[in-house]
Parts: sequence; C-alpha cells; structure tokens
Amino acid sequence: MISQKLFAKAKTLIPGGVNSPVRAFKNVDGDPFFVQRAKGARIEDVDGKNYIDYIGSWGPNILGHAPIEITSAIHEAAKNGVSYGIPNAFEVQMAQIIVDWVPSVEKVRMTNSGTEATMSAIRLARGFTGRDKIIKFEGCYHGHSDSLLVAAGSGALTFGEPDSAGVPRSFASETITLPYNDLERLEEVFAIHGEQIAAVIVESYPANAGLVFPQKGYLQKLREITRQYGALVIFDEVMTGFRLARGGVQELENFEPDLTALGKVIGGGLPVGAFGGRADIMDMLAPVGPVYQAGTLSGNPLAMVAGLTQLRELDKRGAYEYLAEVGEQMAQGLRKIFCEKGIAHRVNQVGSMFCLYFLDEEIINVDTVTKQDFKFFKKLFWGCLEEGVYLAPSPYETGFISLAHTNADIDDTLDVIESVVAQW
Ligand code: KE4
Repeated sequence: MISQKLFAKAKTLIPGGVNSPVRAFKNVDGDPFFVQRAKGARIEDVDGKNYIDYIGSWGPNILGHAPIEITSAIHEAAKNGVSYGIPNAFEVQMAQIIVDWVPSVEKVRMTNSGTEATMSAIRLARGFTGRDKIIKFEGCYHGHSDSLLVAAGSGALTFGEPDSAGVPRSFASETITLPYNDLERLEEVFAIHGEQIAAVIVESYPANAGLVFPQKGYLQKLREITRQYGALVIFDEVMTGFRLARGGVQELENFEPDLTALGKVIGGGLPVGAFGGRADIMDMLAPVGPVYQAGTLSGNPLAMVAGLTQLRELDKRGAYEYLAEVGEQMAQGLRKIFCEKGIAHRVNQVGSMFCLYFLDEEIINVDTVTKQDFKFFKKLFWGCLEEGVYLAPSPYETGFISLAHTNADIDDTLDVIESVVAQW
C-alpha cells in the first residue's frame, strides 16, 4: 500500500511521520492513510480508496473540499502575488467582515494559526491588565503555546504543572487550570487570586474533549465573576467561529467576551488565525501600544481571499440552517442505532458539529469523557474507515459536517455505522 510506504518514509524525516500529532492515529492504535485529493464531502487516499470525510481539515472546510469558488479565487489572487508583507485591501475586507459579524469585536488582528491567536490574546490581556495569572480549563485546548500547555496543579487551588516537556515550571505557575462547568472552584480561585488574574480563556463550546456544552448559567456567571475582579474573558472560537452562526457561539449564547480568538473557517483552508475584541484593549498592540505581536504572513492575500470567499458563500447560501438540519439528521440517526443495539451512548450535537460518546450520562467536562468505553470507539473508527467513512481518529475530537454533505451522504454514513455495529 502506498500509504504505508509513505508513512514509513515520513517517519524517517518527520517526527512521528506527521506535522501534527493527531494525524498519526495514535488514539486509535493504527497508521494513517495519505490523501491524494479531496472534493466536496469526499477524500481519496493515495491507494485510490474513497471516504466520506467528517473532519474537513479539523474545521476549516465548511463548504467542503476544494469548492470552485475558493480555488478560483485563490488562483486569481495568486496571479497578482502570493505574499507582500505590505498592507493589502483584502486584509481590510477581512477585518470589516469579522467586525460586522462578531458582536464583541471592534478591532481585529490576523495571525497564521489558532495557536498564535490565543497566545497573542493572552499576552494582550496581560499587557492590558498588568496582571500575570491566567485561568484555563481542563480538556480545553487552545493551541500549543507554553502558557496553555498546563495541567491542573496538584493542590485544589494551586498553580499549574507543565502539561508538556519543555514548558518551564515558572511559565506553568502563571496558569491556573480548573475543571470546566465548575463554578464553585472558579469562585474559590477568584476569591483568593482575583486581583492577579489577567484573563480566563475558555473554548466557546469545548470541542477538544469531544463536544461539551456549558451548563445553564455557566458562561453568564463566568462573565459576572471576571467583571467583578477586572479579569478579561478570552473566548476561543477558533473552532466554532463562523461555523455555528455568523457571530459564533457568542451570538447564540448572547455572551460578550473581551477578546475572541478565531481561525479555521476564516482561512478557507489556508493558514490563518485572528484575535479581536474591544478597541481599547486591541489598541494596546504594537505599533499603537506596548504589547508586541507580529507575523510575516499574517493577513497574506491568499488566505484572506480564501477566507473572504468562504464567509461570503456561507452568507449567500444561508448555510447555518442547512448545517443544523444535517447535524440533527446525523445525531438522531446515531441515537437510533445505538439505542436499538442497546449500547450506552450519548450524542452531543450543535449545528454541523457532533460527537458520539460511549457512555450514558451528561458530559459535564473531560472527566466524564475519560469514563467512556474506548474499545467501542476504536472498533467503530476502524469499521467505518474500512467501509469508506472517515470519523475523527480520537474520542477527544469533534465531527464536522460541511455544506457539501447531502442528506443522502448522512443516510449512507448511518447505514455504514449500523452495519458495522451489527457485527458487534
Ligand atoms: P491551530 O494552532 O491548530 O491552528 O489552532 C489551535 C486551536 C485553538 N483553539 C481551538 C479551540 C482549537 O481546536 C485549536 C486546534 N484544533 C485542533 C483540533 N482539535 C487542530 C488539529 C491539530 O492539532 O492538528
């Protein structure tokens, strides 16, 4: 198999054979396939096998793969230059659409990844407040900057421990990691450290522990406590921004963060990130203010054109209604299959994002997620892959449906899952 040969070669040149760990299929104890091409809801691997794709490059491809609108826009733009390192009009258009669509964003800065967006937002929050501590939540992932690769401290309310080799304990000690959906612990920490806390960073809907929802009132109370102590809220919408609604989860939840991190969908599949929010905070950024932040390719014309085309297409097609419809179709179909099979399960779904858990209790946070029966997950993943359905290769990831997925694709996928489960 060509994939196997490529992977063997890749491992001699690239750590683990991949440029991002999740692609190595470690969570499903197997080896990845290599993609040859992708179009619409489908991908084809280098051995000619086709799959219906429920990852969509981990979120960016909300129109499906290689939509003609985006590929032709990139082609046209590239004729005028690939990167300038000089301001160009596409950056202004992208900033305008983000400011127009995302309720809390008055000014925005482009980056080249979600990691850069959250890393920069944290530095900005620290610069604006003059404080050093930040709070994050277990199971929430915001990219791989040092301040965010921090696990909960050994003591209930102590500062963090490094969650990766190479993160100095001194860095980790500035991050407090708490359980998500636990207001009591949040209040306790603020009561003790409130005056030192620059910001709380939280995923809008945590989607790196499967798909977790804030309990009723959680976000509102989090906003109230942070305001009380003068701490900022950084709302990480890298995954949910422009995917669940024009204004993201903050529109759905009527939530007003101080800063928002964005990525994925706004790049149309090209490298991108962004962070934005209150103008008084954003104007602390160089070259206006003292907080330094930069990027050679930030706002580059191809990523801007690809992202602008994608956002305009979403708007033109009234995308969110359809994405919610197919998301619901998937969720209901999954529940029916596993109910009839008598297997404990829970399906969390919102719009085009969904996650199947093999346990039957409310998913409060990542502690619940780790209780599930992972053997079922692996059997389902490999059984579906064999039958041409590519689900997330990790129980901690969320599935993504695109505008290219038809109702028939969802039905076909559910038929595959039903046939795989029938053999259990
Ligand atoms: P990137 O640096 O990977 O562009 O974005 C980091 C990031 C920030 N915030 C949230 C909520 C995210 O989900 C991510 C990245 N998401 C993962 C998938 N869960 C990217 C896949 C990967 O790491 O290869």
